[in-house]
Amino acid sequence: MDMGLSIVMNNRMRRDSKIYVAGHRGLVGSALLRRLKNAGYSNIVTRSHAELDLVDQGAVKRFFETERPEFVLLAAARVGGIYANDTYPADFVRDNLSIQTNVIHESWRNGVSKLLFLGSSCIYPRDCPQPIKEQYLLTGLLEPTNEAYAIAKIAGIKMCAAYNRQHGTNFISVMPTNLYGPGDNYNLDTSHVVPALIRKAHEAKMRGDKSFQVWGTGKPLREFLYSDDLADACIFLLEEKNAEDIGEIINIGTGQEVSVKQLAALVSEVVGFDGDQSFDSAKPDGTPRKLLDSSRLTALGWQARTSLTEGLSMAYRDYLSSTWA
Ligand code: GFB
Repeated sequence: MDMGLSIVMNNRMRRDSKIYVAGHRGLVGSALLRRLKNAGYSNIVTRSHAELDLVDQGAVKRFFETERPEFVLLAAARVGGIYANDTYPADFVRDNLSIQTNVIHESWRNGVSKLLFLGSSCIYPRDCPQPIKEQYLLTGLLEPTNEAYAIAKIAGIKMCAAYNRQHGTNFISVMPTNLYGPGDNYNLDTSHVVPALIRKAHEAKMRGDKSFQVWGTGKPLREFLYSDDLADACIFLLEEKNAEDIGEIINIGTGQEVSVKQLAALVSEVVGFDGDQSFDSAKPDGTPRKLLDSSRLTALGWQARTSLTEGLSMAYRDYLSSTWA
């Protein structure tokens, strides 16, 4: 068989390909797992944090040498909302650099056919033009509240690109916008805004409060993507595209943005809380706006399906059935 053809064929996922989902208990990893199982992939490898600490270089090396996955979905990361990012920058930069360095390096050493690395829209400069195109990466200063996390993610993107260039690997990096969905983190100190507002609105409703508190001025604009839509985009790219089709990074968003104030009103409606919101301007706003330009992904043939109202209703149902409620 012609070598070029065999490389192309090796890069295609079969239903029995061995696929390692790193971070399968998180918001993104669990959505990826659901999507893979629904599509009939039958040879999926996972490890809980207790079984495999991805920060531990030796443990990751042993895991890859034993399991030899063919495809790797790198959704493991230390993540959190604005407060966690701002309060624990050392943890965010150290853990993420370690996890991604270990997994990317061992993926190359063990001949992984394709790896998907999850970035974030906070990698872009704080004040870049909107909507944000992929080429704006590294054209300006970052948002200070999440600089440590963003620096780690930028290093991961550049590491995938460097391994592709030097070693001929097929590592792709995707940049999702702000995410929410089933299995989210509802801890108010570490969560993102959607799960926080769902919990606050629900608890205010249950207590019969007049209002609940929203951090910041309510003015920042955000774009929210349902985690199952993100997983669908990731599997589409893994199945259909290679690093050479995608370039260094590709944005994944909906193209729709709302203010935090509008979001709080929408969450209240979904939860059935008919009181008000108060705004705590002592808390940070973070980036004023981060709307991704996802036209490159749209041109490749993918679009988000879940509206914000539908997604919030599904997320609220998930919250009600969780141990957090
Ligand atoms: O979701 P969030 O924490 O992430 O906050 P970022 C978004 C906006 O919602 C900010 C406001 O303007 C917050 O001030 N907000 C209002 C709240 N009420 C709340 C609340 O109760 N909890 C939270 N968490 N926010 C993170 C980055 O930034 O986004 C990460 O720090 C990552 O690095 C992630 O990129 C996607 O969009 O501000």
